[in-house]
Amino acid sequence: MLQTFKKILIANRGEIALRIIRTCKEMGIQTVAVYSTADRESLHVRFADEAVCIGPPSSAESYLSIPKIMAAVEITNADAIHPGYGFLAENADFAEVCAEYGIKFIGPTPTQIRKMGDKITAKETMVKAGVPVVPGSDGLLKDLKSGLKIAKDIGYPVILKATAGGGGRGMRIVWNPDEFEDNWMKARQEAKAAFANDGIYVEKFIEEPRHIEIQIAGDQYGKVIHLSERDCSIQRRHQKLVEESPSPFITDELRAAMGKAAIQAGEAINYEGVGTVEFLVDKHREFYFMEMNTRIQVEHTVTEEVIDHDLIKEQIKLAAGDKITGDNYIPAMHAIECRINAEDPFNDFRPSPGKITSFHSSKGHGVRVDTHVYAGYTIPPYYDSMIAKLICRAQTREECITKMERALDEFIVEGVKTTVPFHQMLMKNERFRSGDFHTGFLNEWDFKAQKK
Ligand code: MV4
Repeated sequence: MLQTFKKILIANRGEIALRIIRTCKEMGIQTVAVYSTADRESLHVRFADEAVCIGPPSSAESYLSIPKIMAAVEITNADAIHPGYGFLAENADFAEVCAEYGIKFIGPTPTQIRKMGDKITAKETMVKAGVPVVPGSDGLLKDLKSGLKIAKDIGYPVILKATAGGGGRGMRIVWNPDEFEDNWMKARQEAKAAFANDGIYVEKFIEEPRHIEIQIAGDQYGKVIHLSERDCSIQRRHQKLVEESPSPFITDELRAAMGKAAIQAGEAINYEGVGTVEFLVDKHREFYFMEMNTRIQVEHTVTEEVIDHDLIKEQIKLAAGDKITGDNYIPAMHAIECRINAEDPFNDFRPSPGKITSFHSSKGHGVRVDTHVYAGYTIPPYYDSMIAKLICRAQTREECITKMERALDEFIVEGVKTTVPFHQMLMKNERFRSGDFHTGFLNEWDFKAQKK
């Protein structure tokens, strides 16, 4: 039997902290929760074997503080850290500090994180690995003149991106040459202010793309497999709201081609652990590497449901040196996830923190709810507003949507506003039901007009 870890410290909060604790329990691994003073009443604190308060509510002084987390590791004698998603999950310096202290960071190496964190380095690495990328500049733009020349050669519209950006931050679309200079200056200023790095590159702007990502897993001996795709095109201002697998847009042929490209991407950096390769897919089903996430993601649950494997368990086993013996995984079922956020969908998705006075989560066959909240819990205003993930699984997409409608109808949260009504309308929307949507869909659809 593989020797795993004795005690894992979870450097996170909310549903993902609880999600990791559950798997550790099943694996016989002790758990340490860390928490800010705003999270004293959180379930991750209650369900962990030990809990250490690491500071005040501000993330910078708690969940993002490397010294505080390393102090908690030291006093509890944990031998590994699971970073979850967000916070320190893609912080190469943190992974490096863990290595210096002899603590296993459950995730890729600092080098692997850095190679994907800088977007132009990532793109260059992908070109060398034979992964399709969006046509654009070879590396950073040197000056205005060469930028204009490249934009003219690839054809407008083009998009300017910050090499230190990602997840939609630091991008500007340019529709014609007259707008290029102004956008270039602004992109540089913004990137300098946001990331202390004003490196900009240019790409052809792909119109109405779908966001389809491939889950991969790599072991420490160079083997990389893919676990099929998730369609994450239903998003608003770069915040995903619904994810599903399989993608309604994909064909077996396209899955094979994208899966192969994602494996090539992982192999190119000797990727270890679970990760996600994001692609833009245009209306002709041409796909292009966008970025790689070197962490477990919120929507990993959708993949878990369709391939019937615990990805956190796989992640821990890979970190402990387990070998991958199986082959790629192809979905056997359909799964959809709706993110239930404490936000008012009728008021620009404004956060709605506060006390949950009544809470009933959906249940029944094929329904999964991952959440850290309960009746009487107060949602603090300091962190992200996701309070639950509602995941449904069925044999077909149609049955899955029907099940989701039923599950949404019995999801009751009182005391705060939630995204449940938004999801109820989406499940009835003809374009969603037919699978005819892309990343711009929520901008085009006036869902508020549907409100009774
Ligand atoms: C693009 C693009 C169109 N063309 N790149 C947004 C997130 C970041 N990872 C890159 N993004 C985009 N890059 C080119 N060349 C359109 C987007 C984009 C997008 C991508 C995925 C999901 C939602 C999106 C919403 C707006 C823009």
